[in-house]
Amino acid sequence: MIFENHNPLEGKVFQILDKTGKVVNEKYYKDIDKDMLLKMYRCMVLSRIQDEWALKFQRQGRMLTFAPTLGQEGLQVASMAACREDDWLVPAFRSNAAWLYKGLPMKNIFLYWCGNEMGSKIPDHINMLPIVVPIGTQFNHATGVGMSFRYTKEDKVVVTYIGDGGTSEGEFYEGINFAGVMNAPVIFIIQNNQFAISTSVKSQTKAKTLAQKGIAAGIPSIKVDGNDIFAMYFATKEAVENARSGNGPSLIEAVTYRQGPHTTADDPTIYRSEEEHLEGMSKDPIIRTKNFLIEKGILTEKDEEKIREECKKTVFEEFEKADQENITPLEDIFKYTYKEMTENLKEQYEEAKKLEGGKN
Ligand SMILES: Cc1ncc(C[n+]2csc(CCOP(=O)(O)OP(=O)(O)O)c2C)c(N)n1
Repeated sequence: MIFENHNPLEGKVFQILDKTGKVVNEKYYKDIDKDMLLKMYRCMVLSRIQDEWALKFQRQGRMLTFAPTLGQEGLQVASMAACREDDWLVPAFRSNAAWLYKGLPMKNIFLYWCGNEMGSKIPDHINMLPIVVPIGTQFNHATGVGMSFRYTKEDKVVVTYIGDGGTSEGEFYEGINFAGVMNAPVIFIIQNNQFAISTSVKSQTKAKTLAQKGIAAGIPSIKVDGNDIFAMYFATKEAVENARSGNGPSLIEAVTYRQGPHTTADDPTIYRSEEEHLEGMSKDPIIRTKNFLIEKGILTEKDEEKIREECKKTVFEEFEKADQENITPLEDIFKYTYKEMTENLKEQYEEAKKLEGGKN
């Protein structure tokens, strides 16, 4: 019903909590389990603190790069919370809060951004594909995983994310089109954070909404306030239930704001105005959720302080672990391309050994 009542072609945007944390849509408002709310909140804070420190670690030369999720935590935790643990996540590279909610050890995330391949090794009990950097490929991967569940008759669903820029890629259209035709149980989520590096969403497309691209593929599509964990939770839940009962894919455009740089190499002050930035910051999902939780007596300022301290401790511990495990034997870089190293690779390996001063 949520999808049916919020046709993006009629300019509708689904929202339950406004930017101050007040309930503005009683019709769809239902109590979510308090523990789940607190789990979502804690995970948002954890991801936020990890983001803030990752930038500092990178500046200290201890990480290669990082793509902050700053500002986009709400849509990620709420969509993960709407799924079952055995459902699958096919992430985009900017999915930190979703990885954490899904249970990926933070150490792995740090290893990944340190350029260590072990960061891409997903623990067996977590149903998630590794992080991808080529924009859009994850949409076809997600459709493929979804199709496999139709063959095996498993009732699992797949959630995948893409950025607003990614919706201009061929892979985006191929993925949603094929999922529609094959009735694959996939929830496609567009993280519309307004920017693809420095390219604003307005200069990305002539379409009025990104959600309408899903309508063109014939799949239920909706535009949601992506910084509102309630709206994201209930919209995703409806999409998940629809997919699980055999009705195929859905698409959610989650409107959010990338508060930080694109990656550690970017300076957003060059391409966005102070005014635009302040407007985006005023919709912060963490502040909004905090206001709601405090208002309802689910959280106190003291609990919040404790959560922050615990999260900071976790970030430091996990980074320390990653730092200690971040050792890549030189041989590993050459060893796994072919079953046996080719002559060419052997030569390159010998050359690299000399450059490394025989350290490895
Ligand atoms: C196929 C491909 N083309 C170009 C790039 C370089 N690139 C990395 S991120 C990015 C912008 C992505 O923007 P968007 O899809 O909006 O995601 P966001 O960064 O906003 O999360 C580009 C062009 C890439 N990784 N893959």
